[in-house]
Amino acid sequence: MTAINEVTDLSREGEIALITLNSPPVNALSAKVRDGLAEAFRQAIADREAKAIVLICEGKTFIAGADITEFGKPPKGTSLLDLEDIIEGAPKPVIAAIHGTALGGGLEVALCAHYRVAVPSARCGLPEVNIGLLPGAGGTQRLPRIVGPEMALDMVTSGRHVPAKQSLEVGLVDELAPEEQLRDAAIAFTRKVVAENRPLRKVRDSNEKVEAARGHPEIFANFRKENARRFRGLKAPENNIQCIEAAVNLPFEQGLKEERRLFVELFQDSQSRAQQYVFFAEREVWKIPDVPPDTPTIPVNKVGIVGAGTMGGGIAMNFANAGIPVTLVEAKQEALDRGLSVIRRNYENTAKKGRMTAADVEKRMSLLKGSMALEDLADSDLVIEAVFENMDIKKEVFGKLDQIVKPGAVLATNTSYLDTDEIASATKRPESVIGLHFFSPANVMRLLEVVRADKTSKPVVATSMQIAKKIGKIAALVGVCPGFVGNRMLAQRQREAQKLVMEGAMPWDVDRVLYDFGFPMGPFQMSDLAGLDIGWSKESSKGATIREVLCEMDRRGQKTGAGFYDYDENRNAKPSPVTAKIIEDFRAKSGTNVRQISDEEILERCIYPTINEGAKILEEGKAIRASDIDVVWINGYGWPKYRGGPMWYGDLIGLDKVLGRMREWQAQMGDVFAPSKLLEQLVTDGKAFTRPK
Ligand code: T1G
Repeated sequence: MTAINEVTDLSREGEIALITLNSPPVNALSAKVRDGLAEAFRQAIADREAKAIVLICEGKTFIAGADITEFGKPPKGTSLLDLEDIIEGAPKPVIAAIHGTALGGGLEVALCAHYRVAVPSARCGLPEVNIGLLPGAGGTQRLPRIVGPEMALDMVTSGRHVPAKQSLEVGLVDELAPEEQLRDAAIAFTRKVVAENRPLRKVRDSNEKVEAARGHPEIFANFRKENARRFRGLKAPENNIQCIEAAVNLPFEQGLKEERRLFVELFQDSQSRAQQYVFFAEREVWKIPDVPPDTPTIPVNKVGIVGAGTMGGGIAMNFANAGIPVTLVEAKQEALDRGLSVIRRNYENTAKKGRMTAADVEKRMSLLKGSMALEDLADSDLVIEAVFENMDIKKEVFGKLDQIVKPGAVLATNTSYLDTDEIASATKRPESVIGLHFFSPANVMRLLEVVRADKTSKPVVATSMQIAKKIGKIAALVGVCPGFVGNRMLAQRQREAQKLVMEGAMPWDVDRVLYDFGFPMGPFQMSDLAGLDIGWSKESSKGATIREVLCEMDRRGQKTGAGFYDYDENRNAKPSPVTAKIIEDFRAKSGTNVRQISDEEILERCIYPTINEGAKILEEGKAIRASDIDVVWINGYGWPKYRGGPMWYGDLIGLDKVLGRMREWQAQMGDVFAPSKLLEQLVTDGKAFTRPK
């Protein structure tokens, strides 16, 4: 065994050279990895007794891609393309032995080998699109030569991982190895290649699948049309598509050049920087400075949920999906039955779409038990309260849970803005109380705000973050304040949206500007979708707001066919002259001087106060990092990931510009626009929220 460098070893198994890479955590293609592999291949090629070469990795996975932490730094060491030339040009067979995930540059390297062996649990993919890029080391030219342009289009624009079995079927992999015997199986396969004198097969020379697609531009036109909504606003999917087109229409070397051009275009664009930032932000968010990874946690094997309404039912599904039994408690049988039947209907709808089997539905439902007695939650490890958003009701529930539930259990509230400290004060164990703020629909939305109260213990925090990961959420630890992080910032945008409508914009102007910015929909369409009558009552309604008037006219949103918008039978929204008239009457009554408002002002008035509120949240210590706030907005509020999140976006446009506008509006419209101290300080110091300058 020769240590080529600190991450690469070269050894011999008889007549087979074995190159072993060990660069945790994911064998990413850093400079030292590229240097080590290049040198190891050179030595193995020069070794006349070595008849073939196997490349294998230690640790949890085969090479999982280029080293994203190196992006944006001056390139050093062997280039990836040079390394690939050495491998593909080797005068003896090279076999890649794949476990874990061969992704991005990792799969590109494997496609330069002559053959590939994988274990059944392995997966192959080119997920560069998820960080705003494309496979920039020949992947877009080699992949379609193996799997054909149609599958290549799907893989490079979705970034999905193809399991080993399917990889074998489509030719990405040549043989499956027994799960725990990759090394031996790869060596045995290589010996077979040598014994049978199999050709030095180069993917770049295999043209039949791309030539067959030549002259069929409809493959690409149809793909673009079918995916237009999914790719809206994103640049990377289109560049990926153009690369596959190049693979079909151009000779390999020219296709490589086109890939390079299209890669550089993305690499230099803010969209890829934003998505790389988000990649790391969504990993950083799990790290809590004063709750180290070895903090003891409470095993959660039984969950209780109080309330089987929309939220309680959705929350319950998360745990059933993770195989954790749940007891759902409701006060009335009818409410309990309704809650359980809604859950069943959700699962059956998923089964209808083929995303789960009827057996899965029954298995999930078997994990859900209904009850009308809180006493049935006595031996739950975690109890989540999801009752009506009223402090007295919540305190009453927690007082009872305190009496009933076993010591050491986690008692969580799903409140979306109430004071978790006050709720904890209703128990004798405030150290066990925490907030788990799910977002509706709770079984779909990825975000979970974990609300740390004053007395919440570290094991309870650690347990909550751990169970969040287990049920597939992305959790952000936030502090107690009205609306926590997401809703507190959203309130700024909602207020400005309503004021803009009084000042001269129409709801559909505001929605269009925010939709074009990249949100799935604007605030008024969102209100119509959720229902304008949430928290509204006919008895107490006084026609004092546009929303109240709309509700009084039974225009309660999509569900009544009209709200801010009019809806046709397919629920397509159209600006409503009725709403416009109501707005004009309110403007006249309030004496507001109506003016033409530009799209730019609409966007700035909705976004900048949101950023400023994020700064206040940071200076109050209600979020650990600016990037956590961005994780909240991307995963809970539809902020387009290619714009990084409100705090990253603020840095991109310049905090001095945000501060300047906030000061202007403060002078014109009052202290609701007062800049946060942190924003002022960062501008003074020439610093940023998310990029230490
Ligand atoms: N570069 C650097 N660090 C990486 C990394 C990468 N490519 N992938 C993961 N990490 C770090 C991650 O930050 C975390 O660090 C740790 O590894 C575990 O990751 C030229 C241009 C492989 C499926 O996009 O999808 O190749 O927080 O928590 O859940 O064409 O990581 O522990 O300090 O995600 O088990 C293309 C990205 C790159 C793959 C493992 N490759 N990675 O998931 O662990 S661009 C990717 C993943 C490229 C070429 C192009 C996942 C994973 P820390 P993790 P996991």
